[in-house]
Amino acid sequence: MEMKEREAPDAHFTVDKQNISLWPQEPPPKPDLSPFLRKPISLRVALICLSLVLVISIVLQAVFYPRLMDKILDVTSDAQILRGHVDNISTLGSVLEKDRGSVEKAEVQMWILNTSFSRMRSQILSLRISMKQASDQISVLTRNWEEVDSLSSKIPELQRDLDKSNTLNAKIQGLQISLENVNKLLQRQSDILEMMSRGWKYFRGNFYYFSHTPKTWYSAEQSCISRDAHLTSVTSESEQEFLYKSADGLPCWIGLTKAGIEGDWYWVDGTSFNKKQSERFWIPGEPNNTGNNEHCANIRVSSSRAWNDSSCDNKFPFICKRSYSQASP
Ligand SMILES: *[C@@H]1O[C@H](CO)[C@@H](O)[C@H](O)[C@H]1NC(C)=O
Ligand SMILES: *[C@@H]1O[C@H](CO)[C@@H](O)[C@H](O)[C@H]1NC(C)=O
Ligand SMILES: *[C@@H]1O[C@H](CO)[C@@H](O)[C@H](O)[C@H]1NC(C)=O
Ligand SMILES: *[C@@H]1O[C@H](CO)[C@@H](O)[C@H](O)[C@H]1NC(C)=O
Ligand SMILES: [Ca+2]
Repeated sequence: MEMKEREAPDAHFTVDKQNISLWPQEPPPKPDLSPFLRKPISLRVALICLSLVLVISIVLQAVFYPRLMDKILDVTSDAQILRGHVDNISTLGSVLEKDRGSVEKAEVQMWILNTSFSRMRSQILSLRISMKQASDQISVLTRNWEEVDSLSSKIPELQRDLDKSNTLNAKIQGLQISLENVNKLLQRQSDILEMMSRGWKYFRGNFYYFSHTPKTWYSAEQSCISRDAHLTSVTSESEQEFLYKSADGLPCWIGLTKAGIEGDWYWVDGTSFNKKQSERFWIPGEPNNTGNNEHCANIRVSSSRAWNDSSCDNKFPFICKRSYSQASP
């Protein structure tokens, strides 16, 4: 405004100089009036503009102030929310800090789990291997079972064969027994022959030795013992007959003697003496115990009634007897 006011006199001055000729004399108020007369238009415009601006600004303020205030409030609340977030984040941070410990624990547990898992996996692997082996064995067993099946179809045939072989076996066993019997007989035969070659006679399961050397009864018994025998006993008619026939008429001591001077007769080889059954073997009138000194018996005559009692100190030939017991094969 001041610039405009200064320019105006300058311009007026130059105009004045130029127009000196045009307008020689003019009262001084005149130049004050002319700017005053031209200027009001621009001033008014400026004023109007200014007032317009003012109004507009006021209007704008009136219009935008509430919105602005709203914005500001929004910003404030946002800031608060942000602060809450920040707080929450910082608490989160501490929580996270706390959690890191538990995360490390969790890692350790994970590691433990992993190792146990690895172990489990290896166990599963070994289980799988064992399963494989088992299935192999099962297949082998199955094959074997098939073989057994095919074999079992042959069982009836085998059974027949077995039956045949069983009957054969029985026959073989029978033959074996016969063979053993034959063997026994042969053995017996050979034993008998052997004994006979040494001077023994065989009669119904016993060997008899007829000694022609006269001895007292006691010496005769000792001689028999040395031959693994005793003076003979007599228990049957047939034995009696065999003995007197074999004695060939010679008087021979037999194993019958008394227990003490007044004792009963007994057999020296342990056979029990049957007094009643033996009466038939004495010579009629014997035993008469001549001189109370006849305590030993002999076969005196060739008869079933052959026995006589004599003094034990008499010397006679004698008969030893040994029972034949075959050694088991
Ligand atoms: C902060 O956390 C609390 C509870 O954990 C929750 O109520 C609140 O809304 C959270 N604030 C923000 C801004 O997320
Ligand atoms: C688990 O253990 C195996 C070896 O045992 C390893 O290779 C693997 O990386 C481990 N995994 C983890 C998650 O630790
Ligand atoms: C015994 O018999 C014999 C002959 O038979 C006879 O010589 C003897 O006198 C008899 N002795 C007695 C005691 O009878
Ligand atoms: C019986 O024996 C005695 C004595 O040895 C004898 O004298 C007697 O003649 C015998 N008796 C008979 C019947 O031979
Ligand atoms: Ca007599």
